[in-house]
Amino acid sequence: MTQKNLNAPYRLHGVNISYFTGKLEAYMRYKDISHELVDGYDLGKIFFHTGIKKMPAVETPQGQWLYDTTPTIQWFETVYPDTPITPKNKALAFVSLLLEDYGDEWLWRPAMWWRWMPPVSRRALGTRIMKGALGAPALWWYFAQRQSREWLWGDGMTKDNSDAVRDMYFEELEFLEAVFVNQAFILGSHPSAADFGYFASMFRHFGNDPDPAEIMRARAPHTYAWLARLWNTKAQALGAKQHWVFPKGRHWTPLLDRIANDYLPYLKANAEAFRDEEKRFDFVGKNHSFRRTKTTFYRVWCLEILQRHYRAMGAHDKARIDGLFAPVGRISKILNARQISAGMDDLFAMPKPSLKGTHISLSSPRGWRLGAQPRN
Ligand SMILES: N[C@@H](CCC(=O)N[C@@H](CS)C(=O)NCC(=O)O)C(=O)O
Repeated sequence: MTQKNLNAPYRLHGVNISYFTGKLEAYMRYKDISHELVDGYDLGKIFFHTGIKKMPAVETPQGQWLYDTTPTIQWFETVYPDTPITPKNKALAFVSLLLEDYGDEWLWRPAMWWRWMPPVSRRALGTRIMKGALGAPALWWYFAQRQSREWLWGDGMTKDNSDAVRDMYFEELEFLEAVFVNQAFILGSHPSAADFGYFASMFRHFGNDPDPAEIMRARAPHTYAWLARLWNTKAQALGAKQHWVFPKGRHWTPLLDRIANDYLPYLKANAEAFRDEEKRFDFVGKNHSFRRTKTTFYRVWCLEILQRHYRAMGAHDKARIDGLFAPVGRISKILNARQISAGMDDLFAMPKPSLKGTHISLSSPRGWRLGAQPRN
């Protein structure tokens, strides 16, 4: 019988151009958690073990599995609790969680725009991915088409709002530049969950893909420096004394406005569409609107988690959060609204034993290796 080496590093299954793989890698590097990147486009392998066709996934030395970066990082925080990435103060903890979620989900669409719309980036990344996935770089155009159909033209983007999706990138650069003039990380002296949420799009897409990377270097050098800083900072070197700063200053206003009047209303409309079994819905926000955008199960769960955290705060912390958003709107209305359950708590309770393919139905053995699960 072979004995597993329990001190072996974690195996991080993902690829080095992936949004969410970059987020998790940055976190594991920061916490100095021993790991090796198993670089590969094999979503079939991840699916075989976890039932989820998304990267990244983590395999523990004990042979258990974790997927989805948010609960994965939260589990690591319980195993490696020193220098936490969630501030102890509950109001600040809520801000960090909200920004992580916003970074993860809201910035996906402009990240897709900047990777798949400009001809040079489209060709470069399509070539890289098709070479890695199928050894067929010449088929770059096929994947580029699939991505722009799945995430842009087929998901709420039209000729009328394509420029607005493009400009979502500039909106974030403006915010981040102003933050990093004054401090090293989004909420102060140390990286918080907010930094890792933003890192997903900023590092592996905007800071990497030819067109947006050049823009970042030219227009947002503080943000460019923050990418390298986060990639190269160890929690231990920063030290245990964390100085968190509650959001303050005019540069926060446009971001708070987008969260209060676009992102949270979008999550609410998505949850209602899920409840009503609508596959698509028209979203009209204050700054951004998406026609016939797809209903996403996962984001029903995102709203549920945010609502739970908001409700669990004491009156004083809630008042601080409401006060922060007061100049732009009342987020309490959405966060206190009747919850619509995605029924996903068990799915995201981690770690889990490998499924060893037992969930793969014999009637549909084909197709489970290739092609992703765009909506989970
Ligand atoms: N919520 C998940 C999202 C993971 C995800 O969407 N991963 C992307 C790569 S960055 C993926 O595997 N996409 C496959 C596809 O849909 O084509 C997380 O935080 O890990």
